[in-house]
Amino acid sequence: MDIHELQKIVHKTRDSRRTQTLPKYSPAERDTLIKKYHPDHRESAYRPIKFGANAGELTVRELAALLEGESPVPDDLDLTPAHTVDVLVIGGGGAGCAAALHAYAQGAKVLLATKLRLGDSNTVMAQGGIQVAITNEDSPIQHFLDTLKGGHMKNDHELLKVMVEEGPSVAKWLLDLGVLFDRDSDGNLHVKKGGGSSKPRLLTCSDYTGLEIMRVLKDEVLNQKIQLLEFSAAVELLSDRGGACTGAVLRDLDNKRLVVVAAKTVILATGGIGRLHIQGFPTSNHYGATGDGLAMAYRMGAKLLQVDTFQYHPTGAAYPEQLIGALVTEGIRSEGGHLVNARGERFVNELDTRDVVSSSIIRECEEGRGIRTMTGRTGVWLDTPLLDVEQGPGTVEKHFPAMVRQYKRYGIDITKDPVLTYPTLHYQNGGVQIDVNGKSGVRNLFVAGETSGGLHGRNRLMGNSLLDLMVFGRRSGTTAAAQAKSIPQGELTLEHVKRFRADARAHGVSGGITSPMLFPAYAKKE
Ligand code: MEZ
Repeated sequence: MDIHELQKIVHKTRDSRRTQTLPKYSPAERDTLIKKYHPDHRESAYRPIKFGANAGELTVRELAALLEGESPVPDDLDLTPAHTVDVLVIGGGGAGCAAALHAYAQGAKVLLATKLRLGDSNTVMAQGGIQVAITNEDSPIQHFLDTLKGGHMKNDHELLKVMVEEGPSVAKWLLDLGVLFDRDSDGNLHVKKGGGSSKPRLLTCSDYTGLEIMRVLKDEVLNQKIQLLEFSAAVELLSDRGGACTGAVLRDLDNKRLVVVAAKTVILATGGIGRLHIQGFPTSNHYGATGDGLAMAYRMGAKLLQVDTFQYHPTGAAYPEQLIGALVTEGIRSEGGHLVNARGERFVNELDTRDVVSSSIIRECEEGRGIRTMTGRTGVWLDTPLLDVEQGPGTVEKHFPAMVRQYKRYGIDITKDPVLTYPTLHYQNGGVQIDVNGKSGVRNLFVAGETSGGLHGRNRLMGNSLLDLMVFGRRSGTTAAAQAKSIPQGELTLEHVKRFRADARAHGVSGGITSPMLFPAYAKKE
């Protein structure tokens, strides 16, 4: 049936849905739902990692292959450095920019290398806001408890405490730099409520919060004497003979040459792994999200945490084909948008945690209550016009201008018609183990943002990622700069790569992929 015909049920059932009772799950029922439908629990998608710091642990096959992958750098590479700095930051998204700015503010000589252009990252694609406990009704403790509950109590308490406590000062820093957060008519900062949160605490810039934050951070980086190398992808770290990190090898994507950077400390902020399309999922992630930092840190011997858990954002676009996997912000559900199945029914509290909402959508689709597109995809409706019906005409356009524009390109008016959605691979819950200052287990190697793990437990709450980037970007930048002051530049070797290769051979691993992959498998290579 034509998609417009299928949409009619959403308009027809709008009134009756207002009084519909939603399922209320006990903790045990939530657990059962997640185990049955959440992609994290599909056993066949997982296998043990064969060697290295996480040997024997289960992860998805795509990540296992990446971690066990072959370094693209030959053992005999000439390691004469083209650049020598105090702090090398790898990654030009929110965490990388925050780290570079704070390291620079400490007086360090900083080089920021990024695979694409400065700002090309998941940060610019973050739509719905940054969580900060700033209202009188709220507190960092409440923020801590919500996040812990959302993360199934598996969050690192120390990291989490630091993040929630430093939220307000991060918000102030961003405001001082010029980020234009939304305000009420009286000029006070406006806060919204996200899924799994007991209080409204999201600071927003319409539905382009990450883009606005990056606009300001990018300007700030460009305005400082921070050396910037764009289209320079890190492909290997360097180590001294004692295993401490001493720099990195970059590939200049323009001329394919390898460029050696000597650094007293290195901060990895390369983001997540959406573009590995684990389990065949589409992704909301940007083109460069191929887990480069995880692969490089793993070869150095860094321990990874929670490598078996990923976030599938409930509402990725499921129609039209050109938008498959693109994010449809949780902000729409925060403002009351209903999720609706083919029968015109709501089937979940739309503001439950993402793992519960995604599992419920997958259940509806697997049990025949999804909507099937002409290309054979299934999804459920997100009733976007409801916001105009409930809050007055123009609400969707005013609060979600980026989303309206995104769909308009394909002839879809989301102020008039609902959008079809299905979970999309959004975030890696785990990552490199760090301490509260972003220090990994490898000396002089720091990690910030999505590349790090432990903070979010087994399910991240909306808006906690932007806060994570800013808090741990700041902490890693400040600490890496301070540490660089007190140590000499270490020797540049590839000893750890040689060890890793020997380990791979000893475990019978050969002929795998080259990692980092830098771009998704379907990318045009030349
Ligand atoms: O933190 C996120 O993942 C986020 C804000 C996403 C969204 O739905 O807008």
